Amino acid sequence: MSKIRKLSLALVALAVVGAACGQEETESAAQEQAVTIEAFDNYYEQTTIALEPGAEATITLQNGGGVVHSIDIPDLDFELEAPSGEAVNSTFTVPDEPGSLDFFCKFHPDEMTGVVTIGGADQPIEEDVDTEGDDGTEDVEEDDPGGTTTEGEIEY
Ligand SMILES: [Cu+2]
Repeated sequence: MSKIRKLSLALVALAVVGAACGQEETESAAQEQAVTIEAFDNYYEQTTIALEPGAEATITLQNGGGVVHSIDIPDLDFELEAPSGEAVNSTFTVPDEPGSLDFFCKFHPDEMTGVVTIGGADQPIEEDVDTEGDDGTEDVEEDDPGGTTTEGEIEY
């Protein structure tokens, strides 16, 4: 009697495991990630994209600037291009290997750069390299085509 009982319990357990496995198949095992980068003229508001290895990552480029900007990650064959005032996104699978890669705006590759980290969540990247941001580039407003603003001395 006890043997039969054990057997039936085992069968029930098998059935439960089978059902659970079937359910999991519908959900992808890959982790989903969403990252938004804001771009202005001409800088990124966020200069680090931290990704998890193997994740399904959606990167959104939100362009708050007046001209077109992009996010290019050549090592991942990734490119996003957002016209002024628009947001575009793209989803891709992050490589399994940890590492760090460069990203940049193809229209302003000297000014707009950042770093993609894969699996680097345990090593936060310090962003104290901000000394270059104070060289006055942000203080200059839009160009004045009429040339009426002659108060300040503008050296080129
Ligand atoms: Cu740009």
